[in-house]
Amino acid sequence: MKKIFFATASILFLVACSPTQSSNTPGAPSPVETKTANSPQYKPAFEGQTRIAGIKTTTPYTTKMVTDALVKPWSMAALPDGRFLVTQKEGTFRMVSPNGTVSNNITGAPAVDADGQGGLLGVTIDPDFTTNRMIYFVFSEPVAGGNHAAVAKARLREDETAVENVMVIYRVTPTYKGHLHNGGKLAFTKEGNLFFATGERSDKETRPLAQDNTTSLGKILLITKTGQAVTDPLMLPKPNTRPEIFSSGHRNPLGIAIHPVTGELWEAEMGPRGGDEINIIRRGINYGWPVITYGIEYSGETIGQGLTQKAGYEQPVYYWDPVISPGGITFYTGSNIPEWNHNLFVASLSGKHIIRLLLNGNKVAGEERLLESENQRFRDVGMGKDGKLYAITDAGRMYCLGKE
Ligand SMILES: [Ca+2]
Repeated sequence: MKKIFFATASILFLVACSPTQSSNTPGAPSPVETKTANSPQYKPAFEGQTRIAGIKTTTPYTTKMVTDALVKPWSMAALPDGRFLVTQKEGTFRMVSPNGTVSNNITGAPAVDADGQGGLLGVTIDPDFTTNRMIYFVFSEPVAGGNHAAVAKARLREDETAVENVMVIYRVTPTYKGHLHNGGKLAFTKEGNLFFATGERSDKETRPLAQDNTTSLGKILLITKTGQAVTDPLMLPKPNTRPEIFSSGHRNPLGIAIHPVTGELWEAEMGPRGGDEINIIRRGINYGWPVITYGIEYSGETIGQGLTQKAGYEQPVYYWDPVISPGGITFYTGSNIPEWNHNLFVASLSGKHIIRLLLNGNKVAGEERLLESENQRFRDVGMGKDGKLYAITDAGRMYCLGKE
């Protein structure tokens, strides 16, 4: 392991109030974001929805680079023994130990279409992994007419050189010839079902399908371990709605995590230019894309009617403008740095840092940027069994943040 730097507790955080930047409570510290918004004409729906007060970790901790030997890592799952199973976009897995030991490529995944944003994507392990060695993962399945995101389950062989007994349990519909916005993350509920976040494939012709519940594009889905819809017996089936749809109106969700106290699903999704979002995901709710958004087209044009709010469409808990491009998210649940307890961490791709969000109930109360000096596109972030925080980057690195 290579030690990168050491933050000392003696660096106390105290920021002078800046009237030009403090868009929140008067006297509160300035937001960490100081750049001009992509869409300054849009105003938040409530105080604290964007550019919240900046905060700073006061606990001393070290940052270590665990490895730089990964090749386009995409997501990571902590194993009960403390190691991480990591997907590599081109179609293989690796096993990484916190001491820096990295396995050879683990084969056996189905063929993937790894062009653009496709490939071998999210991975999670079975709640009974210790006894059944089952893993669940998302991949871009190449088929006639293009590709689609699919969920498969497989068994990790004892010798850890391959996965076996691969079975595809869910395929996103429709298939599309494109290479953007697959979403692709999985998270187990405490009941043992799977949330699956899907993207809307980006293009003008597929984008409206985030609002079309006969398709599974741009949705959060809830399925069993065999891919069946998990419905609420107390809710009547909605017409023209696939039963596995839990929520709709998503653009490209790359981060989902279950809140350790409330049990609710939190989500981060890539917005257009100026509209990256954090949402709390609830059954039957429409999260707005592309009807409402705080972003604009990359061309500078407004999206749709240029609305940020509309009845029937849920507001994000928090948004970033300019964009930071959120990847994976995780709630901190370790004892290593008690100051971080139940904070939400967000991997930032274009922002090239890890975001720490201090929460107050269901609101964001503070924001910090970590590891900015590393200049890495952070793809995913997760908890280690040792109570430390881990993150992977597009350049093939894994970092560990924690106290010795
Ligand atoms: Ca939204």
